[in-house]
Order: sequence, then structure tokens, then C-alpha cells
Amino acid sequence: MLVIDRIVMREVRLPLKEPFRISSGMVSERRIFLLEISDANGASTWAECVAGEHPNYSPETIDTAWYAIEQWVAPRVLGARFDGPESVHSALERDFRGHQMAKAAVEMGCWALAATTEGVPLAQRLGGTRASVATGISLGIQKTPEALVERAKAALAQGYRKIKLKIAPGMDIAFVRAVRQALGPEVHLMADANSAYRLEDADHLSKLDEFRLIMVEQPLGNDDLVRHAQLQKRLKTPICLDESITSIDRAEDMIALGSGRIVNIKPGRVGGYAVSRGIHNVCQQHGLPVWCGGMLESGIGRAYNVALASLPNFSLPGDLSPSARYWERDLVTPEWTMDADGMVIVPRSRPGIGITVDLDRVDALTVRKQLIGSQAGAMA
Ligand code: OSB
Ligand code: MG
Repeated sequence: MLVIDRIVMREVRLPLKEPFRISSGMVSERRIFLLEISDANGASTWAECVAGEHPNYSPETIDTAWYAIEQWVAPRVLGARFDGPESVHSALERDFRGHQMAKAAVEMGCWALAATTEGVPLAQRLGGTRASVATGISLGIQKTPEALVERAKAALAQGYRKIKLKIAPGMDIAFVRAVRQALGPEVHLMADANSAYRLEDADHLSKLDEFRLIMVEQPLGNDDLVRHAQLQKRLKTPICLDESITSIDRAEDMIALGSGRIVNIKPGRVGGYAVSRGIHNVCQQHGLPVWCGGMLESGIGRAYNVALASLPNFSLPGDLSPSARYWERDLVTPEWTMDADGMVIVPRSRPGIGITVDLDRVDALTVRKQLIGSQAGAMA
């Protein structure tokens, strides 16, 4: 039995070591949305909502997610009696459209809280089977191909198993060519366009085929499937969908239409773990690999992604870079690290998310805080 008694929401500001640019926007400081979710017995867990500052990746933002959790998500779960975290998703979907990242933060927190109270690691509670997960890096758009080559070489030297290059019109073919030439034919390279192209660009995008990328991620519209299917017919390079896959149904539609051959699963984008596992299973049944994407999470969100990536069909390296790739100092101890073979260890030694939150640091960085649920009166 799972009964949530209290949710504390916080916003923490964390500057990135260097600005991260994608085709649809740039971020230099992350507004990190953290939650502490507690049950009536005082057990609690930390969770993270991955929504960004601007609605340039998905329609949600940290501010809409804050409002959605306060107004609709928290009231649905507080005091409700769930037989387990498996039931939280359907309770949040009933007559409640959208707001996947807001829902996911609380739903995933419920899985972690269940793992904590049951005394098992989160990865095990989800059905994860891997002891460690392979990691790739997502490199933001750089000013010149040379600058991108420098970063890609450094990433390769660090052991990353996959190198993803952000592309946009005018910053694509020459950039990918330069990196392929510098790193050689064997390195697992891919490109992510974040919806920057149109189907009319199919001939242009087919120029990427000569670089033998392992995939091209989300070239067309953020909610498109039909045009991606047409594009896939004209590309040798497999299409991977990110933005377009927001539910199990959309993953099934992608497979039925042939809109892509790989899915980037971000649990925040799809509403949490129940749907992530569902998409994982559907893809597995159809022989399609999946991998775990990232949203520039703090070490708290990273714990949730690493646990998910330990499921068997996460067979391609995820965007699961270690703490030092993003931050001078993370919010957790120990910080997330990667070994020289690009592997991140899945925490298995203690119940729940498996890392400790540095509360002094979180307190020092908190710019807003709101308590919902029991003892709400004590906050004022
Ligand atoms: O498209 O995968 C994406 C970051 C923000 C928004 C969208 C994307 C990304 C990344 C970052 O690629 C991956 C990471 O967290 O390292
Ligand atoms: Mg992407």
C-alpha cells in the first residue's frame, strides 16, 4: 500500500559548465525542479521534474509543471491509497490531459518511494537487469566544425560509447563530416535535429547517409509521425524518435507507420515509468532497440534515468553523462561517474534511488519552495 502524505517542491538554480545549444534554443543555467515526496510513516524520496525553462522542446516548462503539480497532480495522489506505484499513472490520466513531465515527476517518485519502503534498489523495483549501463554524450551545437571536433575527440578519449551531435540547418553536413573524418569510421556517431527540418529537406538530409550514423534523431516536426515515415523510406540512416513519442500508443503508431526504427525514451516526456516500461516492452516485441535520453538533469534525475536504462531492451548507450560533464558540483554524493569504458554503475547497494542528496547545498541553492499536503500550515 502506497499513501503519499506530503510533497515539497523546490526550484534550484544550477549553472552549466558551458551553455548547451540545440536547434530550438539554448540553456546556460538550469532551473532544476526538485520534489521531496513523503508517506504518512515519514519515509521519503527525492525526485526531479525535467521540464525546461522555455517551451522549446515540449509544451511544458518548469513553471507550468509547478502549477500542474500544485493544482492537479498533488491533489490526485495526496491521501489516495494505491496498491503500488503501477497504479499511479492511470489515476493521473483520468480526465487529465497532457502535463507529462509534471505527472512523471510524481509518478516516478512513487516508484522510488515504494522501492525505499520495500527495501530494494529502484532499478530492481523496475525490473532492471544490468549492473552497469553504457553512456553516450550529447554535444551541443558549436560555432564551427573545428570546435565540435575538439569536443568529440575529448569525449572519445573519455570513453563515451556514443557521440551525439546536435544539428540544425546550416550547421549539419559540414559539422558531421568533420567529426566523422576526425574520429574514423568505427565510432558510434549520431545526430539530433530537435525538429529543425521539414519533409522538403529529405534530399538534404539524405546527404547524412554517407557518414553511416547509427541514427538521426527527430529530424521533423515535434509531434509528427506520418512525414517521418515518408522520410525514413528515403534515408538509409535509421530514424530515432524523441519528441514525437509521448505515449505507448504513439510508439505503436510509429512502428505501424514505419516512422522510425529506434526510440529515445525519456521518462519525463512520456509521463513516467509505467509508460516508459510499456514503450520498452512494445519496442522489444517488435525487435526495436531503445535508449534512455537526458534532459540535463541533476544527479537526482540521473538516478531515475540510470535505473530505467538497466532494463534489458535499453541496448544502445543512453545520454547518461556523469555529473562533471554538466556541473562544477552536483547536488548528490557520490557524484555520478563513468569509467574509462563509458560505463555507469547502476546503484544496487541500498534501497531507493541509491544516492544521497546534499541537503546543505540544495538549501543554499533553493530559490523557491512550496509544501503541499500534511503540515502545509507550518510552512507559512
Ligand atoms: O533532444 O535529447 C534532446 C537536452 C535538452 C532537451 C532535449 C535534448 C537534450 C539533450 C541532452 O540531448 C542530453 C543530456 O541530458 O545530456
Ligand atoms: Mg533529442
